[in-house]
Amino acid sequence: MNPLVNQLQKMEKHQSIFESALRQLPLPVCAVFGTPAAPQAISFSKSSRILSTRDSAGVAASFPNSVKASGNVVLTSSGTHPNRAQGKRVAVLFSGGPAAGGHNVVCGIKHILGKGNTLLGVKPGPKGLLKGNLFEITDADIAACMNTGGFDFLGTDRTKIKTPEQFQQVKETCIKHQIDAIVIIGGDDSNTNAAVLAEYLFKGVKADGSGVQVIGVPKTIDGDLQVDDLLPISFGFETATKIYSELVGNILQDTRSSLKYWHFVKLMGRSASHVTLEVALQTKPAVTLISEEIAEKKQSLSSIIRQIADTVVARAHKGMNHGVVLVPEGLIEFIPEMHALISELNDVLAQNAEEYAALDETAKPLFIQNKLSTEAANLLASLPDYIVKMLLAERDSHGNLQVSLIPTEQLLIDMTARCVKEIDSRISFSTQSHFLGYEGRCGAPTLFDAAYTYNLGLTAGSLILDGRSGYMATITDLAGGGLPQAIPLTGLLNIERRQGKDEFVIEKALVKMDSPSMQYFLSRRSEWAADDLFASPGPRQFWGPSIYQQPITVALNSGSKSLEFKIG
Ligand code: FBP
Repeated sequence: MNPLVNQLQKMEKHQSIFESALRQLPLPVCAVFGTPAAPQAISFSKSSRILSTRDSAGVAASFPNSVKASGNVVLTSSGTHPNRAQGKRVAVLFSGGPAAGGHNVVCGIKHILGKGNTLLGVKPGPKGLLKGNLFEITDADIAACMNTGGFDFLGTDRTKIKTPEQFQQVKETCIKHQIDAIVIIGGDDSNTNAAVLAEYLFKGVKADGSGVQVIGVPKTIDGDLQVDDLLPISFGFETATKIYSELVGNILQDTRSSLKYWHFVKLMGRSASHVTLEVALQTKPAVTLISEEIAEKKQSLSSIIRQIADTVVARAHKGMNHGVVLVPEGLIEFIPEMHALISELNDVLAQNAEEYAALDETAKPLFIQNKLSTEAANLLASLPDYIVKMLLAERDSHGNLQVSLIPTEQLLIDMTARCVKEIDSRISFSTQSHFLGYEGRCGAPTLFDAAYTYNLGLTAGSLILDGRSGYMATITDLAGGGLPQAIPLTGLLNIERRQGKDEFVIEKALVKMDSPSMQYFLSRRSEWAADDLFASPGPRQFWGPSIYQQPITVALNSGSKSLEFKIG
């Protein structure tokens, strides 16, 4: 065989030159775990920090076992474990959208459990737990998935465990596979799932009356699972935003080269605008919309359009018929009139689910319109069909509107074009639209995400060996060496309306207007609008001088003096 053909075939199944080298990339560990070559399990003790939310009393009543055990007190690592457990059977699963670094969480858990315990993979996600689809993870599996992107080792799904039958199914899986602990790697909704399961499985699962431990690990590219300095960022955010920033940097370079297009780039991030803010800070485009600012200023859709059009016109008058507009994926839900419409739609769709599902597609908009208030019905009728269709589409199993399917960027382009024409009909406004979402979720993790997730895995595994349940693993002080800690999940729960019902959920952390990162953005954006001051951060690097970077928003918000992160 031609040696080149031979080499190419050997590179199939994740054996590219890049992937093979990346598996060998050494990862630092927090000092408390000892050496990277042989990390040691750690024990935890209560810190002085107690969490409380608006609905703490209701949470204590609904989650009595978890609250009684944790007192909602944050745990902090207290050195190498003197007497780590043996013989545990631990199940691990991914939940929700993929995010770079998930495989390293699994690797960290496996390494800390060591030979004396068993790690089982659940395929795919919570659905796999219901079906009892588990297999034993081997050392060879771990070596193969170390530092690789995606969740393909186990797969993932968005099943919400909520009915009594589903809880019973989980219990049966635990009994059948003799599971002692479950690790759920997921975002806000998945960690809510973890809190609910921890309470349900707290006791009475095994023959001796004991329970099954449940630990959460904070994942989501959206960056909306944050708990001030206790959880500066969820994993996957850094890799996704670096990938988007490279692409936006390239587009900006094209705008100034071809001198004729406005590019509208919608960026993933279901609700909060953390991703968009980070990409703006990395690349400095002419216009960046931040949903939280729009909600706070109660900006209407027409005033947002006017704001974009004014920048287009001002730049055109200076001879710049080009630019980039960054649009957060979740924008539509933050525009006050759209927010009111979507809330009404959520309730109406939930209340009339059966009748609605039986209708012909063409009859659906009118059926819903007739059930809305006059204001909401008029607004729905004024929107283009491509938006109405997606507003009426099925919610995900957690009741979320599927914003990634709504072409907001196209709506903004169509409306801005009309507005620019009204202001100055001589201006040429040629556009391109993009949606950067799925291409950022599964790239190989940056060193920040690879190290962060491996240490989260070591922490989650240690919590299990320390007998804890109902906590989310976290690493604090990411620029000062890294400190493993554990956040009581019940300390994060609040009541929210979902699919027409009040439920306990972990709230999404939104961009705060007074945060240092937002303030820095506000101080620079008019300069970026007036001239081409963009920068291209380039592709993410895995070797060399620029690898020790943390996200700009995280560095600013945590008061770092530089962009550098330091674990170990
Ligand atoms: P998670 O919150 O589960 O991490 O998912 C985030 C996300 O990537 C959002 O940014 C996006 O809106 C959504 O997933 C898309 O979901 P799906 O993969 O189901 O299309």
